[in-house]
Parts: sequence; structure tokens; C-alpha cells
Amino acid sequence: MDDKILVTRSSMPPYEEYIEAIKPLWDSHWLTNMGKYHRELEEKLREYLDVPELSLMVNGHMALELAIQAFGFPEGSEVITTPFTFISTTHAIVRNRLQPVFCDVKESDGTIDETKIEDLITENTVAIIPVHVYGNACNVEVIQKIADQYNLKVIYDAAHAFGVKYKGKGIGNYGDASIFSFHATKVYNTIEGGAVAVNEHKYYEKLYNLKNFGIQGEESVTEVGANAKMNELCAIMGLCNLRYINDTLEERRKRYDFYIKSLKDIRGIKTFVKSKEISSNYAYFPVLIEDDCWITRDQLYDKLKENNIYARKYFFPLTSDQICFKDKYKKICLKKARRLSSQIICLPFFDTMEEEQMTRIINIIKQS
Ligand code: T4K
Repeated sequence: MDDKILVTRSSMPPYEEYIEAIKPLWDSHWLTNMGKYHRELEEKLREYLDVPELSLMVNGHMALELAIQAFGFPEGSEVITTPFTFISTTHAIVRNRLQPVFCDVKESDGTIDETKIEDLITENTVAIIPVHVYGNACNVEVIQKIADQYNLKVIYDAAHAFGVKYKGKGIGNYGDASIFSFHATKVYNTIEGGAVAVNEHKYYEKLYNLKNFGIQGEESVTEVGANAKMNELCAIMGLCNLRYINDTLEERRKRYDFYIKSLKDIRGIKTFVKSKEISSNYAYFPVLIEDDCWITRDQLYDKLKENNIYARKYFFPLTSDQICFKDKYKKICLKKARRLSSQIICLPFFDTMEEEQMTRIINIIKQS
């Protein structure tokens, strides 16, 4: 029997349901370029995420690249961001020919430390790109105040935050734009996919144009765009998965609570505290292995692996320490981010995880 446990497992609708749903494509032969299902999913997700405007994209990374491009920042401008994230966040900034300025994060939830942002602002700063890491919401209110004061744009990387609400409002309502990822490894997936939520219709139109090569008409191209359109097979997967999203979230919540209950009394094992103002999507199960634990983070990672359990060090190393970025940008004290990154481990966590699988993992951590 294959008893391998991976860090996550894609949620999928019943096979027959998807097969039935894709049948019309064999009549229409319309497979991509903002087809019927693309438009339908865009509208359904806009409603579900409770945002004014939503542009569906081929993946979360292109959503972020194009969201940044849409604001037309001058080349070489500075963007304040977090290094405690997936590499995509920093890549999207640099591929837009902007300079990342890395800001430290908070130990309490891994999000950008809003109290450190102001010190990093210079006359070249144009934007703040924070990350709602693991679905933990940033301090959106303070960040907005700073942005207003210094006339900066705020673009949230909400790749992990599908369905998260802050004070009862969809998380994509905050800032000038928020991007979501619908990758196969996410809470909600369209196989590959993503979206940008914006407050103003003019940005929706801009993004529509940018995701389709900047084409305005058959003989007119107005922007240096990309190809970032979601195809119809992915959109249909999204429509099917959306029917089950509330059940998926409930299954994740049950498993989350089980882990929390089982791990709470182990010395040196810490989990992030969930704020009462946030309704969570239980996207990941990150655990911090502190100095007084019987095992180090790396030893635990190896021990789990020996037992066919594949946890992941999301996010180690910091993106600022990756070979392609190391020593290239401003040197800033990232003490807390570095510490978190050395302690973090994401345990396997998904909606169909069995109690026996969770117990196997817990027993290893408990050394029993
Ligand atoms: N911003 C942030 C903060 C992000 O975390 C991400 C993506 C992005 C932006 C960009 O969004 P996308 O362009 O990806 O939409 C994974 C994902 O590929 C990536 O989407 C995600 N963040 C990142 C945190 O994790 P890997 O390299 O760790 O994936 P991989 O292939 O090792 O898969 C991990 C596990 O997931 C596997 O062990 C099993 C499971 N899995 C994987 C695949 C591919 C499935 O169950 N089904 C699958 O189809 O990056």
C-alpha cells in the first residue's frame, strides 16, 4: 500500500461531473480566449469573493505580474514587500523592472510588519506589496493609512487567501488590487489559475487588455501585454470545484482543529494565532519549531520524510536569500523573517486527510 503523505492533495469534483461539464466544448470547439465558461466563472468568483471587479487569469503569478504592470510604475522604482513568501512575489516585482525593498515580518502571523514600512519609504517608492501569507491577513488598515499618506499603491498577494474575510468583508476589497491563486495546491483550484481583484472598472479593462497581448481590435495593439487568459477546461474545473467550496472549507476546519488540539501541549511547538476579525480558509498548517523543542525543524522534516511523510519548508529560504536575488538589493535587517523561516514547517494538510494520517504525523512530533 502506498502510505505516502504529501503536503497537500488537490480537491477535485466527482469525475463524471467534470466530464459531463466539458462535453459542450466538443460541440462549440471554443477552448479559450475569454469563452463562455471563462466569463461565467469570472462572475461567480467575483460574487463569491465579494469584490467589485475580478479579472480571471491563467495563474496567480501572471495575475501578480499584470496587476503590477497595470499601474505603470516607472522603471527602477522601489516596492516595499516581504521576503517571507513564495518566490513568485519577488519575481513578479523584478520582472516588472522594479526594485524590491524587503521589510521584516511579524512573528505572530508571518505577515509584513506594518510598523517597519514607513522607515523604508524613499522618494523612489511607488508601492507596497504585502502577502496574506497562509491566509493570515496583513494589517490592512495601517498599511492603507501609510499608503494614503505617501501616495503609494497597495497590491496584495492574496494567493493563499481565497475566501478569507476581514471584518466580514472579502479580503480582496483592501488595497488597490489583490491577486489570488487557483493552483492545484490551493484551497480552491482551477488546475492552474488565478485572478486579480480591483476596485475600479478602468483597471478591470486594463487587465482584460493586458492578459490578451494588449489587443484592442483585430488590427490594433495598444499595450505590451502577455498571454494570461484562463482556458475553458480550467474554467469548467473552477465552476465544478466552486460548487463544493463550502464543504471543502468545513472539512479543512475540522482537520485544523484536530491538529491544534493534538499539538497544543507539546513544548517548543508553536502555531500562529488566528485573529478573531478574520474568517479563515485554513489554507495551510504551518508550525514553528522553537529552540526548546526536542527536535529541530530540519530534523523533524527529515524524520517525517523517513516515514514517508512529505512536509514542506514554506518559506525557507527567504526570497531575498535566493541565489537570483542575494546581495542585489538594499540590505535591511530581516531578523524576525529569518528566524521564522528557520523554524517553519508546513505539515501535510488537505480536506480529505484521514484521521489515521494526522495521527501518524502527530505521534512522530510527540516522539511517541
Ligand atoms: N504568491 C504566493 C504567496 C504563492 O504561494 C504562489 C504560489 C504564487 C504567488 C503564485 O501562484 P501560482 O502562479 O502558482 O498560481 C506550490 C505551488 O505550485 C504554488 O502555486 C504555490 N504558491 C507554492 C506555495 O506551492 P511547489 O513547488 O511547492 O509545488 P509541488 O509541485 O512541489 O507540489 C506540492 C504538493 O502539492 C505535492 O507534493 C502534492 C500536491 N500536488 C501538487 C500538484 C502539482 C497535488 O496534489 N496536485 C498537483 O497537481 O509550489
